[in-house]
Amino acid sequence: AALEALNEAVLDCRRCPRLVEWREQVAREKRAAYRDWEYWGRPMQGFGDPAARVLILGLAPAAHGGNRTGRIFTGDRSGDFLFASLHRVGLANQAESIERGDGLALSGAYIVAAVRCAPPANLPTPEERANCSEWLEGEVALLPEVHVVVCLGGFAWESALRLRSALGGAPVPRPKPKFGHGVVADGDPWPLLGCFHPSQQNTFTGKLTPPMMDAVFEQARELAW
Ligand code: DU
Ligand code: SF4
Repeated sequence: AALEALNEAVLDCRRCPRLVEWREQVAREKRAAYRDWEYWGRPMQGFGDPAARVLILGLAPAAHGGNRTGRIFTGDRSGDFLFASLHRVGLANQAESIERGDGLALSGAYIVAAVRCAPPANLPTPEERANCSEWLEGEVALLPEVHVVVCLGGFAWESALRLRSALGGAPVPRPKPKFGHGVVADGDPWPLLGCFHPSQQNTFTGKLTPPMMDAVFEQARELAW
């Protein structure tokens, strides 16, 4: 119930003027292929199993993906790649994530974004990350079974280091653990596990392949159970 309340409250957040303007502008103007859609145009809520042992941390919603459909990683190619992998490794009940209400459910996993509003060029500022970290800390504090945080890309990794410091009480280690695919950064209250972000930039070029992403989630399962 506390998780639902937090995810209800986040919908009213307007703390980052630049992102509020962008998320709403995109929602008004739309992309031609989606002109019949009523875009979400609001902050993204966390999605998944409240008893999750694997937390998946993304960057921010895509302008015509989550910002259109209202569900994280839903309705874009990154999400297609991510959920296909989660389904193969047994963390999702179906391989596709089309829109809210499509029956998708996660089991043992929960997904949240470091920044909850769609940013121009998929690039939030450090200030916007700091603003949104309060939502992130509040939400993860309500997920008591988390045992590992899979960070999709370097931005999420940086957010997770700060998140862990905020929740675990220890300062961010110096030198900072370096992000990499399959890299584990141990620490309390849970280890971080790096995974290249499933953006087209990585998946179209072969920098991230389906077996590579599956391997990270298998590794996450081993760390989490
Ligand atoms: O109303 P709902 O968001 O579909 O959630 C119903 C119920 O299912 C709630 O207890 C969370 C859980 N759940 C889940 O385990 N995995 C999901 O991906 C979505 C919801
Ligand atoms: Fe609020 Fe986060 Fe959106 Fe900023 S990015 S307006 S803090 S929900």
